[in-house]
Amino acid sequence: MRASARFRGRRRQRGLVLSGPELLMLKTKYRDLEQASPFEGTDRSGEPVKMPTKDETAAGSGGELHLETPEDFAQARGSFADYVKAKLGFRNYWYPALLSEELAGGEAKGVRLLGEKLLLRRVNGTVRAVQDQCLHMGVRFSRKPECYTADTITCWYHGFTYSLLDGKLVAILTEPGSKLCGKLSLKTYPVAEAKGIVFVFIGDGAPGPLSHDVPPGFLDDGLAINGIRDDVKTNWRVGAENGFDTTHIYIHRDSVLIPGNRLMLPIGLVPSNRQGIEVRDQSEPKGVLDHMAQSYSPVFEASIGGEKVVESRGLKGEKRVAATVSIWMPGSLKVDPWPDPELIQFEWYVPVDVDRHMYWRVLGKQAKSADEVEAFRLEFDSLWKTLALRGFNDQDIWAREGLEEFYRNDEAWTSEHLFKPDACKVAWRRLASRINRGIQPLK
Ligand code: BPY
Ligand code: FE2
Repeated sequence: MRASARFRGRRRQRGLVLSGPELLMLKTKYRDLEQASPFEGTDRSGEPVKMPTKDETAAGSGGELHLETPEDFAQARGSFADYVKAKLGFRNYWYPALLSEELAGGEAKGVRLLGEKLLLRRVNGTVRAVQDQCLHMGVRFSRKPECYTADTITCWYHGFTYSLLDGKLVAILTEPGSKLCGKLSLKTYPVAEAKGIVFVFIGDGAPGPLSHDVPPGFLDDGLAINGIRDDVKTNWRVGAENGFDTTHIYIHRDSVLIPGNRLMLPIGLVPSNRQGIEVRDQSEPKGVLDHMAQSYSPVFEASIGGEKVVESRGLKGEKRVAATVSIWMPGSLKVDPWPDPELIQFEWYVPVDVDRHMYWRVLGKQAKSADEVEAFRLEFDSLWKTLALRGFNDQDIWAREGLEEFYRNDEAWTSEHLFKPDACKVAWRRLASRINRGIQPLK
């Protein structure tokens, strides 16, 4: 079956419909916005952007690597062995766990991260996290959380009661005065809250700053954030690689977002010089940047035997987006700007278990006042959530589900056949293998 037919089917299934007011809002908002040639002109910071020449296109790619022939890729394979082992992700990093609004009341919620079971609850305004497993017989508190006081969790089975502040067993409701009290402790996890997201540190010892483990700019003053999270049934690496994959935009060619927001989006991008991929490994956060606007040649149409079969729907003269796509340890993406020149998209692919990840889709926009923050929230709820996050990125979920069967096996990394635009993925795998703070062990 043709991919486009599948996408149409999926959209119908998810009920994606742009209503009149939403379309009207789009039209009025961007009526006056015109840009010259997409891949030429200036970017947001005023830097000139040039189309690569034919000569540059022929030059090759890969940052410090030369990746073009099957032999090049076979050689690169040896440099990302740790990444192949990191089925459950990397340890000693901060990960997003829940939206702050999900812990607004007094509820205690169970979350699974990197194969670990956590229980989160807000205590006097501060979110606390402990192991979600009673030390008595191992059941999960979150199966039926019982919180009789502000800072305790009681097991539904025999009433073992623990402090949410330090994890200590403080009482056993069914054996008053038990000698076990004060002698057993649940594991506790460091928690940080920023931009409406609750982050948890999965690791050993004291955590570093949150700013080291999120994409650059995410914590910027004045950047308002709105987002959603969804459970996806694939390994986290399949999510990360699909997002960072330069040429996967082929799957988005029929997305409602392209005509809906008048975006310029080619069907492919071929590296045109070796400066396109920038590896940041000297400071935190560590990651790889793909300078799409500067160092890639866009492909707008494709032919088979001289007959045109596919054409980009977003053509020249429309809004230029995705100038830079970057991926950051321990597994987040930044697309700047996206899905509009005023917005930045951030994503996280958080390992839940070996075959599941939590997919975070988050948009950031500068907002100078409470009114602007509220206006962005309305714009997010009425427009971007449907048109961009679902209308574009649900296609990514569908693609990942298609990748999972193959990449479930460790042999996948030795039997895949990469091509030139995959150099960005190899750079990411190499960096993650070389500089990670630890691999989460498999149980
Ligand atoms: C945008 C992109 C993406 C993602 C989220 C948003 C994207 C990447 C390259 C070119 C165009 C869009 O996961 O991959
Ligand atoms: Fe995508």
